[in-house]
Amino acid sequence: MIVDNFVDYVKLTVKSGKGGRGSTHLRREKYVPKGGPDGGDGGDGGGIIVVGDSNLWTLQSFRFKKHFKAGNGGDGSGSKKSGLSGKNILIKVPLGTIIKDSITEKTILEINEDKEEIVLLRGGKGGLGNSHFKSPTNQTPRYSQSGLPGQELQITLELKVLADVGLVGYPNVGKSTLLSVLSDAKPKIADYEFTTLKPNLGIVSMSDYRSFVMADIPGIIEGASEGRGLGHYFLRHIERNSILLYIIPVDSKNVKKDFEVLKKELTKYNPELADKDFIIAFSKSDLMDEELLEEFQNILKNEFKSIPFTIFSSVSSYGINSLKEILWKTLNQKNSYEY
Ligand SMILES: Nc1nc2c(ncn2[C@@H]2O[C@H](COP(=O)(O)OP(=O)(O)OP(=O)(O)O)[C@@H](O)[C@H]2O)c(=O)[nH]1
Ligand SMILES: [Mg+2]
Repeated sequence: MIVDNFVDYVKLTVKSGKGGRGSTHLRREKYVPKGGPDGGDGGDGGGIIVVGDSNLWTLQSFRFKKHFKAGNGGDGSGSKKSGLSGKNILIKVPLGTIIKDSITEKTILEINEDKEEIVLLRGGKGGLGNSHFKSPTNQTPRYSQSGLPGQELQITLELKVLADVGLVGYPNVGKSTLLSVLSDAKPKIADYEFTTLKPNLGIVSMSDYRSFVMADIPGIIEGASEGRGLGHYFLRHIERNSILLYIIPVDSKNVKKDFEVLKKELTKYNPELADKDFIIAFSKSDLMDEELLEEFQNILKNEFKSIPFTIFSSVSSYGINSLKEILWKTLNQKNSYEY
């Protein structure tokens, strides 16, 4: 499956319905001379409810629809008849959506489960009809409450990509190329930095119906956690990936330093990122001949003693299958810890 036009950020205006007015009504029937008050209550306004939907992968549905308004409550009427409740509005969002108040930028809620429902705004309460206000001193009250107003809120929806494997690396190291080779996704690939401006998701299919989701994000550079480059904005996309795949090209001047800088940026952004299981994959192995590659491997064995690494080329396909198998194994080891 390909997730095109990845929309990960959208601003909406939501408004709950106002409560219906309570009725001021006096009972009038043929043989009942002093019927008394029988005004019914106003109905409650409709609320705005957010629902998790595991079939959604993006916030695309909000591209053209940005205003949501729930129904108003109906007014009460005679014979103690209550007004109808206003219609609730259900806003369906993909799992991993965070909703913030656009003005204060505070997080209001987060949806992570399928069918999870959270009330974002309650509708205004309906007003009480005059039948509630009858007292020994006032048998025919001629007042009732008006309904309470609905509330309006400007919200920002943010989607964190929920992928199994998150690609982490400097710009131009071949992250998007790898995703295009492993999945049906068609991310933009070019020989310059920051080709990728938005995250791409792809499903990596393996034999025996095995599959996992991989996320390609814009390149990370030193200082990303402080806002340099694009990394800062996108680091949040890998916060929830189960494992990380660091990509370092074989022609890097200093593989150890590259790895340490990447790891440092992630840790500074969110220390939990550094605790995730990870693998280092050295890309573009086709740039080296066999002899050089062997030498390089020996250096790596020294430099990354206890760290799992592998070498691959998206161009020659060298190491691609074993990379998939290693990722699969690491993902499943991880799951067996959790469950
Ligand atoms: N020789 C060789 N070149 C590769 C390989 N994989 C990618 N490239 C080239 O490296 C350049 C960058 O590739 P991308 O996949 O766009 O790199 P990226 O890491 O996604 O870059 P950003 O999106 O800018 O972070 C392109 O010119 C690719 O053709 C490979 O396995 N071997
Ligand atoms: Mg890219």
